[in-house]
Amino acid sequence: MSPTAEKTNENSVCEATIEMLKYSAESNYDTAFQRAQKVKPCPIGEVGACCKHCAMGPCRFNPKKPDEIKGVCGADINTVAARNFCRMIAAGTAAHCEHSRHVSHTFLSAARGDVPGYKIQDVPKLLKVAAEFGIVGGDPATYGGDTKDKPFNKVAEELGQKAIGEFGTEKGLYMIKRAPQKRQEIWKETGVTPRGIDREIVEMMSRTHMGDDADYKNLMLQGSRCSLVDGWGGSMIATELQDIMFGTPVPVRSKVNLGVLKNDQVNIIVHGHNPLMAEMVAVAARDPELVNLAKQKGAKGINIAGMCCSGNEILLRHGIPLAGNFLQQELAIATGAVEAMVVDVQCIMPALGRLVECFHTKLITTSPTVKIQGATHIEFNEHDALNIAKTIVRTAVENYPKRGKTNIPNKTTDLIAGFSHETINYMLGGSFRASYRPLNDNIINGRIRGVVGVVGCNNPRVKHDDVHINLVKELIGNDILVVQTGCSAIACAKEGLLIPEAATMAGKGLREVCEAVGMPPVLHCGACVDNSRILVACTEMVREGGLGNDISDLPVAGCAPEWMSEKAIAIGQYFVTSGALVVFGVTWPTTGSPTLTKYLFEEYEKIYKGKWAFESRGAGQMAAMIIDHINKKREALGIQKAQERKLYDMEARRALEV
Ligand code: NFS
Repeated sequence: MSPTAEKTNENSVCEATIEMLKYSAESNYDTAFQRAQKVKPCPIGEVGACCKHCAMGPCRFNPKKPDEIKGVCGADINTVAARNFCRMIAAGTAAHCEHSRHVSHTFLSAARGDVPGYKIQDVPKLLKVAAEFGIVGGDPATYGGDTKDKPFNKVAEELGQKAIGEFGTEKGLYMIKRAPQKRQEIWKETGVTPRGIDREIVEMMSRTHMGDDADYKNLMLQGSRCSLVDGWGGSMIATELQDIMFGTPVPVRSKVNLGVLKNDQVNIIVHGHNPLMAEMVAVAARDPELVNLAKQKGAKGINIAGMCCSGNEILLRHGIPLAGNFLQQELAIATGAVEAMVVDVQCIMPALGRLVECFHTKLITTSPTVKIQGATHIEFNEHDALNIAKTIVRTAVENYPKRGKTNIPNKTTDLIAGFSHETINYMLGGSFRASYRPLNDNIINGRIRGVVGVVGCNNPRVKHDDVHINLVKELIGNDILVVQTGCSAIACAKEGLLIPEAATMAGKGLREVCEAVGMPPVLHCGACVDNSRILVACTEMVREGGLGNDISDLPVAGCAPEWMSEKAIAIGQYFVTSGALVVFGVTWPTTGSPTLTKYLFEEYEKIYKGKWAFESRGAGQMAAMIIDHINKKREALGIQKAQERKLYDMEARRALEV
């Protein structure tokens, strides 16, 4: 049954989304919200109890009788659920690492001066990362290094080569050495220290083949090792090299929601994940010739807006406004005001190819690895990036006269983004004493009780944005500093939580800190690959001292309340393996095997001092679970003063609206 126009406000808490869902239902446009009503999740696949790895099956297990049934090969439910979970980790890791490989190759070409338009911008960061890769001397913990004999483009060239080497190596990853010493020892003892990026992903796929590894614990060991090449490998390399090429983010003000689309301008949405293309489209849109062409066609100018993580990337570095998060991609097209939606990789709904048939909008695919029926393909190539980006922008501009009726919701919210770990360091410590000391001190004195990363996707199986927003409100209300990435950050930005004024919603202690520093209580750190920034921030907190000697000692946690993608599972697994509590909402993909689930939710704590948890009842219960964990960590550190959890009902939340 598809939702009627009246029922759409049960699907989202975002007013622009509700308005567009009503409009789409009336106009008969198909969206993920409607398809989610029609296509119910398979109850066996949902819990990880279906094995389709060979042609003797697929073998389906009865989750109610997990011990009674075996697959044709004899695999039990624990093996099957672990294999399925591990393949999710492998796919998510592969997605981030392919992004990273692409960035690494472009970085090397930029260092050699082979890709006009891309260059080395952040030299201090280049030198710092190069020192960690053993290229220049100096203390990797401090900026600088000995570059007397090497011009910085030579340093960059060597760094590019070494970064590319991380994929094929079998000798271990440079960035792993960033982790706290104690954490590295735990990885060594458990045998999960990764050898190389490609190696771990390939081995994960190989071990989950029919007739290979059948021991769920042994499979999960490789699941952990594979996830580490995402967080401390591919994702971290992508973040660092992107920062060096495009600039390390600093706080920038911008706007979010579908109202950033302009009725009188050519609207181009960049959607996907890799900033290599999005950056160039943003540059091309400022080309005077193309701006003039837009005016000749009757538009006042060219308006670029971001969507999902490509949007986060160009928001952070250029303040380009965001049109919305994952579940708003179809709704943006349904406004009728988008001349082109330009996409690269990941989280792009194939449905867009059919939806654009109802509009003048051109869906433009740009990656040779992502083609969609119904799209126009303009292949992007870094060696001719600006010219291709100009072709893309020209295609959009020439499409403007074909625009028909538009319906842009008049909704935008202000936000501040750009909190790289360098910015957090600088912001809290000041320019002459940049350090994490003030953050640690505020955690120790209890003004800030802990730090929680609220990240991840939207999922139409739950009310859009609802859990993200209410969880974050409850956390900041209880003096917990929230750091965000991905679509979760966009959800909270739309709610007005990413501006300093949102400190009025924070508890007294956090509010004091935010007001003293002038920062929001919710910090937008970037795209999903930038979850690596959160790993670095946690490591810096450990290094600063006073909060134990490992990530697992810190009063921190991670959460993806509305997750849907395999990348989210990979991210969760590397945070757990790094010592954090990670809570997921919506659904949990191993419940078909109570044994494996118990292993991940309970026994993991003994192995990694971090664990998975699942809570689907809502933001209140999720917040309670996280606050309880933070209190326990504070107690173990001897810094806990008795403090009641402040409960936020709807009335209390309304009273706090900014
Ligand atoms: Ni992360 Fe970004 Fe959004 Fe989820 Fe998709 S855009 S990489 S996977 S849906 S947060």
